[in-house]
Amino acid sequence: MTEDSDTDQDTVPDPEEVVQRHERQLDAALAEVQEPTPSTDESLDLELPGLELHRRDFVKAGAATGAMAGLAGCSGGLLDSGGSDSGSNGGGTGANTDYHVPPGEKDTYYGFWSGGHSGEVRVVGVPSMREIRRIPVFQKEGGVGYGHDEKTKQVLEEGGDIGSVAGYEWGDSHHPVLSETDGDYDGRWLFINDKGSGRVARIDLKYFETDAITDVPNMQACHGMAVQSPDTEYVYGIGEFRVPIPNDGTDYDDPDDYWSVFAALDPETMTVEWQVRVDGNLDNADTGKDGEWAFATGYNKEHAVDAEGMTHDDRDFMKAFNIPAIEAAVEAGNYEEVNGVPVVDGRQDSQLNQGDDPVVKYVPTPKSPHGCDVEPQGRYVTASGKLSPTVTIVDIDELADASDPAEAIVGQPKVGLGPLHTTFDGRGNAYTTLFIDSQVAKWDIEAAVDAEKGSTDPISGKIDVHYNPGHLQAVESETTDPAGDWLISLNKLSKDRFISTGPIHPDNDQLIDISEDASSSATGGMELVADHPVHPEPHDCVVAHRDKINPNNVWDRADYEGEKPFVTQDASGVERTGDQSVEVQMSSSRSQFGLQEFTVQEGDEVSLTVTNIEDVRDIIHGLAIPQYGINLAIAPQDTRQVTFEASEPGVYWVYCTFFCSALHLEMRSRMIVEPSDS
Ligand code: RUQ
Ligand code: CUA
Repeated sequence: MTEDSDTDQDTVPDPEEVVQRHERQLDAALAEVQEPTPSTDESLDLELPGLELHRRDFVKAGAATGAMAGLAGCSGGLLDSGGSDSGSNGGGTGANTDYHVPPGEKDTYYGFWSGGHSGEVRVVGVPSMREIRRIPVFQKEGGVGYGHDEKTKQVLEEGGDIGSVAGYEWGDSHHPVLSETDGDYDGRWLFINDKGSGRVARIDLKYFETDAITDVPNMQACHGMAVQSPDTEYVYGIGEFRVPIPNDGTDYDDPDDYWSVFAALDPETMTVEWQVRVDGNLDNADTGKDGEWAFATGYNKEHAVDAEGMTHDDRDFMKAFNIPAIEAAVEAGNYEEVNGVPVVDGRQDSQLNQGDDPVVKYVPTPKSPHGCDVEPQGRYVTASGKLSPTVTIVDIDELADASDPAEAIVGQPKVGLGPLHTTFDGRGNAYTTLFIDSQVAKWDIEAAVDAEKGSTDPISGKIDVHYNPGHLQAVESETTDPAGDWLISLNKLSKDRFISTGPIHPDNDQLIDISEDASSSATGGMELVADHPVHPEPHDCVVAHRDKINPNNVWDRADYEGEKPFVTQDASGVERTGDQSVEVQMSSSRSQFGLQEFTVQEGDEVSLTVTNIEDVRDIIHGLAIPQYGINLAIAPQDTRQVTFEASEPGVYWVYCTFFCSALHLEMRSRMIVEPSDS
């Protein structure tokens, strides 16, 4: 709340008057907006039946967003387009308090948030929105020792560095997707992309730990992510940036010949099974519910290398990947093997696209569509307009039969400015984020199919969000049977919503109650209930009922039997295995390591194995030898290993990093590195 706040609870101003004042301020702000030069205007027009939108509108709308945002700080709930019956809920103080999870009680849902360029995944309880854990994926992390022990180091290393000059040290995770069985989340895995490279990672939900990363060849940025419904037959990594193949500096300046590929990985082995090369690039993706189709939006059908060129034409495409046809092409050897991967040619003029059963169908959409979302019944796939104020609805069965894919476009509601992503409540409603309008629009899917293209009639309500939403996600939206009670709007800017922490502001994730449909209200029943600041930069989330996620509370030794020992207190000891190598094995438990001290020789390669012999949940031990860069986290019944060279003689205190007991500070061991000449 800014200082000149007029939303003091005791002196609620006359809403009419405030709205009028804002409109005057908004007009003043818009009066200063520069018109773009007319020469570029024409090519950027969108020609859609029933609607026209010019670049100028976006400039205006952008200014409006800024102006509105600036004003919102002193208006509180008044910009909330009637968010709640109580009149003012802008501060997240609406009538709905069901989101409050009292101390000692648990959330209904597990939310998995991507962490953007923090390269992690976050586990958030819904509806409390409490951040419960962070799972590092693409970068080392000290808190849970990720990338510090041999096993997780190997995960990061095997993640490779195709095309990396420096070796990847971070990632940019955007789209978390849960594995499915029978069209429902099965709690087995979570997959996540790295837009910072062509990597795809898998998190094992038995332990909430990243257990595999694959660096996908022929891809520089993996943006979209999807699993094939209904049974996770494939994990798809969707290539955004177009690059020359081979990317070795020869032939670098023929962008028409740059590559963008759609990659299918086996979820068990995480190996790339095949790729499809397409025209234009790819963006976001989703799949049909019957295992036959995958879809990806894309922009830059122009094959340009600058923004002006990428947004030149009025049309782009959503690509529909015909999975059985692609598999048949691979089976028949109709592919080129490139960097060890079968690549099927899915470009428009490919031989494989000429017959009755093309591998890729190109569905024309207004330019630069962004979000790609299949509704729960699996009947329609939507492409959210981004640069068009519409969402394009494609009938999947009709698409399968149509010789002209454009015929399968069965609806195109006009939802508002800057539609980015769409999610579903399972009651026939869709919700689309409007980046430029800073709103979420709720609309009726069947009504949109029945209505004229460009109609606003299917819109059942809009709610203001703060500000500039990217993704949104309704709980269980990707399943065939969403629960439909909560929606999260992941807003890129928080501006004035929180106390300032300097020039880098958090994003703002807002929780919206969508359990009621209320056609009489301006929001269609949506009610904003809470704001949550988040560290940069979650893009997306996926939310599953807690009954579907069942992690272990302690390790099951059988899961690493044969790979690593289980070291008991009695088995703790030091064994010389060569002139310059020793193995140190020890247990850990409250409040001691299995060895009070151990001695190695200068220059030894030390293999250290530590087991946490506790079988009580929540008792974790750490083992740190900071001077040697060692930092292990060992959960109950787990064993972790690390190897290092004892290069400098001296006494080094080995200490426990997790506050495990009253004698935690005393939980130490003494490592003595004897000089080699003694
Ligand atoms: S994208 S904000 Cu990386 Cu999911 Cu649309
Ligand atoms: Cu073990 Cu602290």
